[in-house]
Amino acid sequence: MEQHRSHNPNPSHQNRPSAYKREREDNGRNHCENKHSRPNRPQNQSGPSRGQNPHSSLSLSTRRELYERDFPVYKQPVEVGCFSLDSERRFFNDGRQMRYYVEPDRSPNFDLRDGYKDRFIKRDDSVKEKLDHMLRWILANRSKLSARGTTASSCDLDIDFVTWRGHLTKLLTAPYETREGWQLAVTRFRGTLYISEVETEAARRDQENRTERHEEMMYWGYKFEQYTCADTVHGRPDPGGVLNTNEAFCTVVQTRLADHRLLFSGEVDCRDKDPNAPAPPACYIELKTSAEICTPKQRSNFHRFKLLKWWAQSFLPGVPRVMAGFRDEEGVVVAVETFPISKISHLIKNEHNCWKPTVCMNFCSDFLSFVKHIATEDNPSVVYLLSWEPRRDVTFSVHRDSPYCFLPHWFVEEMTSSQPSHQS
Ligand code: 0WD
Ligand code: CA
Repeated sequence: MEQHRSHNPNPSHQNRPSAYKREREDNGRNHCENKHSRPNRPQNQSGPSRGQNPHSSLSLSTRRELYERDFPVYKQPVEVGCFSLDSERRFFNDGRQMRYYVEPDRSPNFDLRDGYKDRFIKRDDSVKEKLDHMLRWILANRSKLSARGTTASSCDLDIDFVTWRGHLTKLLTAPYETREGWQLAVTRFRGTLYISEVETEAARRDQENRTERHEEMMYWGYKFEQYTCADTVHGRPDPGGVLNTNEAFCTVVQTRLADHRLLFSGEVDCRDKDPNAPAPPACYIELKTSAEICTPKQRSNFHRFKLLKWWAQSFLPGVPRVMAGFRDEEGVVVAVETFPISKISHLIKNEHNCWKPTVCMNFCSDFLSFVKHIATEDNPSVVYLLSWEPRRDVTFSVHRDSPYCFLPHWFVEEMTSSQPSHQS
């Protein structure tokens, strides 16, 4: 997939504006705990500040102008494994939950409200799983990841960052996000940086105050999957069955963004059932529902906001297409349309002042550099909490043995006590 390769003739690290502002660290080793770096610094301020906290001057801007440079290197993502979560949310180190896409009619009239009241088992989203499923996958597949041969590595897994794809999507879209902030907890452990989201207060409130209509609309996306996916390669969709959102199939991909080696996992809706389809992730299909587009204003909003999220989410793991079901106000799918990810940036070209893929990727790359720079202590019980609100800079605080700790003991112990089988 050509779009994943950088065609930048100049190394992206040269001549770039310094998006993060590092000032003098006279007491560089003294990580003050729970001291927040100061938000809202004027963008053009420079030179050392006189704050008490040596890190009080460290922050990262999300301003778009700072990231409008050449597209960074983004290596074609390679699937290194997959896992499944069953109807009771149990982990399996295999693809048993994979589903197969079945092309609907052009105007399918799927009723997305069907089954909401009587055939819906909803995952308990008060259970915060953090990175646990990915960590289980890592333990089961450690020999695939560990530093090859005898070359000494400061990093056991040969990977700089482990996270969910969804967390990276939030980073890619941050320069354009005006509504929702985020908090990401980061822990450095055996040379690898683990990134796990922390629910913000605002997100928790929004979740508690969801209307019944909103709750039901969240079901519509899953229902569309049930109308278009079969459990077996020659099977048919079963829209009369029970819909259980505990079930998931996740791909695990490895790639590199600039000089950051990434391992992340993302939930995949289904694959092309053609036996001649390309290997994963190129055979995967992302399913989406969206309100039907009736006016130029709606079309413009769709391009500016929705296509940004769709592009970012699928570009990251190398999923080449999104199949969209456009639904009316009553939740009936009136049209379906395929959006090849490689064509999305052309589709939006006519929008004035629209989002740019290069800004998304450069911000993400600089964010990861920022994290490498600040999260220096290799310790599973230390969390660097990076916080961001729209129109602010990214700031951070440091927490030791706190409720933010997210690497479970079973992971830390297994990684510390044993070596992967192929190593001596
Ligand atoms: O517990 C948590 N805080 C999280 C758990 C946060 C983020 C992810 N997860 C886990 C779950 O195990 C889930 O199976 O990640 C998986 C999905 O991760 P992802 O692919 O990195 O997430 P994202 O790209 O945001 O979402 C992909 C799909 C969504 O599809 P749409 O088309 O709506 O974008 O995963 C589903 C949803 O169907 N999804 C989730 N499923 C379970 N738990 C979650 C979630 N928190 N968020 C999205
Ligand atoms: Ca989806």
